[in-house]
Amino acid sequence: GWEVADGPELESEWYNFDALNIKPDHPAREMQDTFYVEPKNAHLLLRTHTSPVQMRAMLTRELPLYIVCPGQVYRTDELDATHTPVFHQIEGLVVGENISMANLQGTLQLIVQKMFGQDRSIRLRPSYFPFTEPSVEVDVSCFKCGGAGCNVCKKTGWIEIMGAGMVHPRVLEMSGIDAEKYSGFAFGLGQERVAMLRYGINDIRGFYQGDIRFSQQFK
Ligand code: 2NM
Repeated sequence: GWEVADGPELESEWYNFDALNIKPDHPAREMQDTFYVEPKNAHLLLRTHTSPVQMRAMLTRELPLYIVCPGQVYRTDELDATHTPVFHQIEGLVVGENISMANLQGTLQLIVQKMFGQDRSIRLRPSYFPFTEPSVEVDVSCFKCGGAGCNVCKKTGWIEIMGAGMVHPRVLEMSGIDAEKYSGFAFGLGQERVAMLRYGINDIRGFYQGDIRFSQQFK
């Protein structure tokens, strides 16, 4: 019952930051972190995450909402083995009546099993995002050692793969949804990061260099 939603990569500052409860002084908004597009007074930028797509969906679609938003995003990161200024996310969003943290946990468990195998389990750790409350980091039990501890999981048995949480009531209200009646959960992951973990790729630049041998090794 999930739908795929997409939206513009050239986005307004309001959808990318304000509507998501990211305050004017938040460091992610700085020129050093975000590509702004001139003229300055147009308040346009290259989206730094796919969350503005979800904001647009909350503003325009009927509830209940079950969507995933895959897409390209932009940050002014220096190129290295794990960072590129252009990369991809997938975010998910559910909004409806009686949507709980238990629904989030069950959904995450299923996603992780589909991505990393039936035997995988998840662990949620408390975290912080401006757009969710409570917020969590999601770990998957190590697919190499099964949790015993190895080089992939740095001897912890767990690998961090995504962030998630219950949509902040302020974010619901800003999209015109009654936060007394409705609740929701959201999650987000980096596509390259997950692919790198799953296939043992050690340099993100391989995705963008266009060497056909990079793709052919997965035939
Ligand atoms: C994440 C982690 C936690 C998220 C929240 C929303 C929205 F629009 F509903 F508020 N979209 N995505 C979200 C929440 C994304 O990525 C690490």
